[in-house]
Amino acid sequence: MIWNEEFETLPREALEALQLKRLKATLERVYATVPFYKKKFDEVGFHPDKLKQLSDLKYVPFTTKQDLRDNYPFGLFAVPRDQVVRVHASSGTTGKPTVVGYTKRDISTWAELMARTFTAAGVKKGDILQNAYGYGLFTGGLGAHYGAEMIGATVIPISGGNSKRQVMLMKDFGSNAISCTPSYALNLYEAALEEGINVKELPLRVGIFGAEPWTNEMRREIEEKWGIDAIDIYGLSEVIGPGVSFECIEAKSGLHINEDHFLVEVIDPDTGEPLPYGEKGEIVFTSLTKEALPVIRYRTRDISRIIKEPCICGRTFVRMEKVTGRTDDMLIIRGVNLFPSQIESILIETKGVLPHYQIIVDRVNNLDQLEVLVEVSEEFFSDEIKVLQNLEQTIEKNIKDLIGITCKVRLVEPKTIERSEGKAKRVIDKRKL
Ligand code: DLL
Repeated sequence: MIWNEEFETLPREALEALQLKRLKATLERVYATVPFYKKKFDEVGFHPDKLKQLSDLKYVPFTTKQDLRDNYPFGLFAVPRDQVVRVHASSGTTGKPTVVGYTKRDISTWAELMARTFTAAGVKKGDILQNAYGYGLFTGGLGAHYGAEMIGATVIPISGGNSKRQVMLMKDFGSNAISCTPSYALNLYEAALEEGINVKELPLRVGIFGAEPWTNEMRREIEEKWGIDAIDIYGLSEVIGPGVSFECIEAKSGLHINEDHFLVEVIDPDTGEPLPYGEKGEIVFTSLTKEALPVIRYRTRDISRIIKEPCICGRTFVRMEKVTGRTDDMLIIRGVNLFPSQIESILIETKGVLPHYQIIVDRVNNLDQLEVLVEVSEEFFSDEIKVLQNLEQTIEKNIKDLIGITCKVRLVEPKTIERSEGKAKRVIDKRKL
């Protein structure tokens, strides 16, 4: 199902013409209203008049999270403050959060984009959506909320946390869709088991999961455990929140980018040079319709690839491959590059362990040490030491063979790794502490 046939299936030529028109208008507006952008453009001698085709965007400087921090809190807003009807913020690991703002029109655009997202996941009027993304400064809760209301679903604004109550209400209300982070979906599954609920008997049909990286192996695990379809959705606060791109339930293969609102580029993260579609690199977005906080060539640090082959669902928007790593998530262990998702894939394929893990990096005597903590399943846990040691060694060997890194695997008791209500913390890098 498609929410907005007209735009979501626009022929490429018309779509690109619309993008060019909107891009020009956006560049003109930020140049005229945001001193930060005027200064940046002037510094490289770029004027919005120079933009003749979409590819001319490469002459425009990038924007980074640091730029938002430097202009904290409202310095990059392109409208007078009294037109901003909402702010959200993403908490950084250090210091001040990144603040983003929305006009009334931005809020309704966002709702439309989330209506497209839910519709693509098969959610429709009359469905009961348990919205377990966090409400508050995080964009997940309210972002999903407005979109689901727009399509006429019955929204349960439960937010994240309080898992036992959450599964009780899920059963009592008969929720048939849930939105939350994939790690929280696993957390809720455990809560349901503890409450003696047979999840396969629930009417739950589909999960709309995002806000953190998760592998296809993790998707299968969630789908099997819950007996549902698990759909990936992607977004980031600076660009709008959730609603930047979404999977369709027909293909579950790549996330359609709402290209009538966001222009996507892929760049080499080291040189900043644009890469052709199909190559893996850092994803960069330019907003085309946002009023309060337009972003120009915003560097996401997320790594992906653009798939331009048509999709079976009929949408003409290009897709981005599932994001399984960020440039700043990449660990360099004794010179070898490692993404936590690579470890996740191996763990989930291993019988006897649960999909709850943590990666601990340390430096001992100037040498990087990698330790992987993973929970062992109840059946294995009661087994003899030898069996557990073998399991540890098997995982160590698989990591060595597939990634080329020697590490220590430590099996821990079920439920000892901290559970998240939102984004899971997978890596503890003690080298940076
Ligand atoms: O996480 C927005 C969101 C809410 C997306 C709910 C989807 C669902 P931020 O808190 O600003 O915004 O974090 C954005 O999270 O740059 C990615 O690194 C990561 N991320 C978001 N969605 C996905 C996903 C929200 N589906 C950052 N897969 C992004 C992988 C994701 N990473």
